[in-house]
Amino acid sequence: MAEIRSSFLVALGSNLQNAGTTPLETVQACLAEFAPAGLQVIAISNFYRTPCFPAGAGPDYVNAAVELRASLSPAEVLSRLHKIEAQFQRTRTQRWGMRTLDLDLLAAEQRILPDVQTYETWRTLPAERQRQEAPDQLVLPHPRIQDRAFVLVPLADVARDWVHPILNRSVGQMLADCDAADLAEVQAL
Ligand code: PH2
Ligand code: MG
Ligand code: MG
Repeated sequence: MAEIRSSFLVALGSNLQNAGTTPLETVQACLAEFAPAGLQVIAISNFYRTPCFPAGAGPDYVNAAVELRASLSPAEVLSRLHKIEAQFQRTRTQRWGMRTLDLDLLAAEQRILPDVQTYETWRTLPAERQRQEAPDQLVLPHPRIQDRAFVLVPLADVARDWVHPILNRSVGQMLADCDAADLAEVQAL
């Protein structure tokens, strides 16, 4: 069945310096791969340098966010994002098996997947378990959007008025609730 054309919000991240390709160049280059994958880019945020979370776990990230439109299911969009990630991992980091590009599907309009109860289980997962456990199915909205300045700051550039369907807070409101010290560490490039 054909999907209705809808809007998708995606977070972009890279923290690997490799073979002359900087994280900023990787994030910029990946933008050219969306349209060939059938994902129309509607808006691109600024690019930001952000300290790695958890602190000390690796080099700084470059983070950004985009709004996409596509006549695809969320699962199909995720699968296409994974293919773009693989293109960049294969060409730039095969030697070390490291991740150069992370594309996280944050939201598909107001959809809640797979269901409210599962979403809430992941949103309220205790911090120590978040380090060890990841859902094996697509959970939307992304359970950590509201917690992370490195997601909310770029997201506000492209979707300040998107309203979280469970928290009933806009991106702008979630940003205002963010820890000031975390926000101060997100630096526009
Ligand atoms: N992504 C992670 C882990 N930590 N830290 C920052 N600053 N930015 C990220 O995008 C990020 C992170 C896993 O996806
Ligand atoms: Mg991520
Ligand atoms: Mg990811």
